[in-house]
Amino acid sequence: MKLQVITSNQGKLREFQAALPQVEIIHNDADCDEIQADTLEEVVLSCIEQLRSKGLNNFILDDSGLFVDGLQGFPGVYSSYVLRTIGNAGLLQLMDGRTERQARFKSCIGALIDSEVIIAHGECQGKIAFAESGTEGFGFDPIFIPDGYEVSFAELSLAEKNKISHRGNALRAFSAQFNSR
Ligand code: ITT
Repeated sequence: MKLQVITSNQGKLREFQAALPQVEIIHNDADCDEIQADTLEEVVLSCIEQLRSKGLNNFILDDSGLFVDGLQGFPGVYSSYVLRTIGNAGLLQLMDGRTERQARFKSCIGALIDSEVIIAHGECQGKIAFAESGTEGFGFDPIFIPDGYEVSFAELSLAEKNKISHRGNALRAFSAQFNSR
């Protein structure tokens, strides 16, 4: 089976390739307008329908975000904008003086397979570090310490991150649905 991964993010693409060894991954940087919505799933469903109406089929995409408890879930669905603007340094500044540092990454995977929609969710609990560390991964990885670890996502190998990450969990949930069709 060939599956097009729709993303502009090379880091995500690498994680998809590692987590779905049974399918032939083709990168497609087709664009969809990311609507401003309250949930990742609404964004994913809107993208799927936009791409379906352009004639695409047999593709998979992911919308993710970092939700910080002490910031009422911010940046959440605004994660991409926050990373582009204030970045990790800015987010650490927002957390300055806060001892409550619990946060979670969430991923919503959406796919259109033989014209049928599959949706799968994954989460990873952790906390916001006090400083950036590590050079692996991408995005918020240098400031996120998953529960049970002393190091950030950016200090884990791609395989170690995939074992516990929001995207790894969402892709395992996706694979279960995909294989039971
Ligand atoms: P797409 O083209 O796939 O949409 P994107 O980078 O815009 O790529 P998202 O909107 O899903 O992806 O992600 C929102 C932001 O959260 C974005 O800036 C990512 O870099 C960041 N992010 C998503 N997953 C992450 C992960 O596993 N580790 C660190 N940061 C992540």
